[in-house]
Amino acid sequence: MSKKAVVAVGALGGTIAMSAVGTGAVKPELDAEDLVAAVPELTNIADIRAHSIANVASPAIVPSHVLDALAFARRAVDDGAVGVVLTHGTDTLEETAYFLDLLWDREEPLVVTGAMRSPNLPGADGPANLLSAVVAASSEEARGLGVLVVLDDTVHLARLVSKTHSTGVWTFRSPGWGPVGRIAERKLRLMLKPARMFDPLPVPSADPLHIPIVQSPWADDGMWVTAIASNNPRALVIEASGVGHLSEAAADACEQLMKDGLLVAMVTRTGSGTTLEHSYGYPGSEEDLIERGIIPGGFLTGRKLRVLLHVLLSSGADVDTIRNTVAGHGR
Ligand code: DAS
Repeated sequence: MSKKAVVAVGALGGTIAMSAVGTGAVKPELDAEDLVAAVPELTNIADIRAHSIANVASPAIVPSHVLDALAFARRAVDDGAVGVVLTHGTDTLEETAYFLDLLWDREEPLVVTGAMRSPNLPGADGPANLLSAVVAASSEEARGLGVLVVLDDTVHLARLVSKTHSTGVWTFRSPGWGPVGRIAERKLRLMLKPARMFDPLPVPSADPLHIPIVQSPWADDGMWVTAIASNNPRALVIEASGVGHLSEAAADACEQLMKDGLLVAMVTRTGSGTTLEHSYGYPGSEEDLIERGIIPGGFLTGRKLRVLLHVLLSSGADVDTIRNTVAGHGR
């Protein structure tokens, strides 16, 4: 009898692990063993090693959970796993997956999955998502692609994926790009590969950093900029309109913050596409903002840029390194 490859499954919590208690509302209850036991077919794919890292909902996830997950995944690979699956709440799954993607230093696939419907609901998607994630994690073709997000039989790069709908099981999409593969008949059908991979960044400390994300509103008076400064942020991420535009009042207020030493970066608030650099030249345009010192995030979303700044700042990167790294990752 041929020995099956080992895939490690680390559970962090989320709807995939929730059960109804009291009123019928769900909360995290099931551990990694429970999740794996609910999908007997997994044993046809791989020899599964299940481990509970945490059991929390998305809003409770902090950097130490991500570093614990990284340590678990590295250990699993060192012990011979061909790939690793992490289960996670879907609400902040994209940030955790991207955080890990910035640090993952192995060829073995690291796949993050979750569920939109809890196990007690008809049509619960957790078991199918776990199965597909294990298929991807055990696939030779997924090696070297960094961190992948697999739900709804669809395979996304962690660096491109976003949760785009509050309830749909198809919520994970890569706006402006699309998925790189699909799972069908228990196989990974990989269609696309990233043109560029990045060197892993230094592992940061587990300390949380205060980095607000603010979306610039219509008729922006810029008052929020000064309000934010009073809480001593380590950096500020602005979701600016269009290709990176602010009102002149907001631009002036940001310039003052940068003179006071705050790092300010921006992305487009449209949800996909890139910031530009030299297309518009009025006060508050992307050219003006960059000239004043704001770092453009390119194709990164605000959530992704915040994670990248977190990793860079908490490992002590200087402003030039941050500017260059954001330029590379956002291009
Ligand atoms: N929205 C839930 C989920 O899909 C809750 C969470 O993210 O923890 O997992």
